Amino acid sequence: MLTSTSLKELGLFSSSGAIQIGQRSLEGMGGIRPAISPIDGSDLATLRLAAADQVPDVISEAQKAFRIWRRVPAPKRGELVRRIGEKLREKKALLAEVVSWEVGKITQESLGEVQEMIDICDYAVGLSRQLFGLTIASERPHHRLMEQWHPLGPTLVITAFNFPVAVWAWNTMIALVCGNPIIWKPSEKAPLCALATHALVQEVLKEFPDVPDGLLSVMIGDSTLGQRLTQAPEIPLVSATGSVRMGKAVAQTVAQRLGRSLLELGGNNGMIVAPSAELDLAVRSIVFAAVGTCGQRCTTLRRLIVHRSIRENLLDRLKRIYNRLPIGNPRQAGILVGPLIDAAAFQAMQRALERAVQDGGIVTGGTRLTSGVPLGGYYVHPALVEMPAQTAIVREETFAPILYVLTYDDLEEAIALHNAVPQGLSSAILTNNLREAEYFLSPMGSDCGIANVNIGTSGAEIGGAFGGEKETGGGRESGSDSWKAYMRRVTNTINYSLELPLAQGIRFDID
Ligand code: UN1
Repeated sequence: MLTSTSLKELGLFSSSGAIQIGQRSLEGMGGIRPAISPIDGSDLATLRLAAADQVPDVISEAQKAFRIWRRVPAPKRGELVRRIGEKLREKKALLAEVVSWEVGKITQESLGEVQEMIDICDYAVGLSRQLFGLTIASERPHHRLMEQWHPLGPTLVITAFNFPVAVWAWNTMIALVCGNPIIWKPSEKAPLCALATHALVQEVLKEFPDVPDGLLSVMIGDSTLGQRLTQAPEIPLVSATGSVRMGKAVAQTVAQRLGRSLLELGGNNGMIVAPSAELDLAVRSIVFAAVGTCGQRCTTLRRLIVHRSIRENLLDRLKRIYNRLPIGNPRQAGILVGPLIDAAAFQAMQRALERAVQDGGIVTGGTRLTSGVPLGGYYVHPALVEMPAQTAIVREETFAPILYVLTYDDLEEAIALHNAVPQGLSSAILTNNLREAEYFLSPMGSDCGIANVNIGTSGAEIGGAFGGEKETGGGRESGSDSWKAYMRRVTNTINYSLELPLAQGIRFDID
């Protein structure tokens, strides 16, 4: 199935089936689909996808695994995660290569993505000893009121192409210590990242013969497979990362059966650059956030709201840097901008730029590179677009390196503009003015799930809760108390008296 010799050499692909259940590999029974590298359009592999009819077997293995895994004390579950973290450290460079080949990230960013997996492993190991609930003062004498957190059950993790391994790890490492088996439905555009990750994790699982196969499984398939999985009442939690369209479909299907969904969807992230901002710092943070990952992060900076007094200066500096950005083969040292994921992404970018021009936007860049880059890939000059107003196209998320520039005169106006989009993931203000910074972080400021001061919108650490409001879906993954989404809370009242006092002082005498 693997056609690429470079990937074969990595030795990360032990088996080829589109369905992996622990150490077992099963052939898919769905359609055939090539895995294509965005670097040069080459075929990396051909896969026979999993069919929706194959879902029940995978779910029943996950259920079996759940019955065993939930009995294992959480710190022991943490030991498995600790070993996975060690394996990832050992294989960091290899897995990063698969990420670069399959989704076109520059090596630095691919390494960073695997590091994010390692970080969440470390975090989850510590968490495995901290899954605690409260003890609450009871109103009744000789009663104790407390809560416990118990494992929830098989968890479906749907991931997007742009963070093909880290987002799975955020969910999986936390879910594992919480006591849940995981079924992974990766993006159709990044199946090999999932297979390589699974193979690597299974090397660790060989050391844990008592852990059932169904603890970790992968199903590679299209949206009908995803739909079938999300419908399953045996899966109490669906954690999905991707487009708003996909998220709405998942939310509706899961809500229909009153299941839980955890959504991390689109962002349309803005940054306010105030007159007092350090311009050197502004330029560096803007460029990393706007062109990093070729504009294909959900945290990518898409809207720059600049104070009129510094606009010309900042724009000049940005244009100079945009002009000499090293764009090309992401595996080559020194390159900062790799390819878009595919032709459809390129076309969406071009359509967005045309609409921006119709709205009076002035575009710098945005065109496809035709020389000095591998043939067959979609390499673009990141675009800066000076907009007269925040028109409809600016309020949409286009998954490409387009940075719209808007101008403001006073902070209230800037914040109103900032919040006037349907998405609410990440945001930033660049200022040396304490009052402005605090105001931006206050209830009257940014309405996003992430709000930063003097750094860009992307590149969050795993220790914080990650996610956003409005169309971003409201879910929180990764750090802080996000683990609570993966567990069920049970409230216990224990009476250690021989009386039966009723709450609220109710009298109910039967003799
Ligand atoms: C995503 O694009 O879905 O904050 C996740 C960041 C990364 C994660 C992005 N740590 O940019």
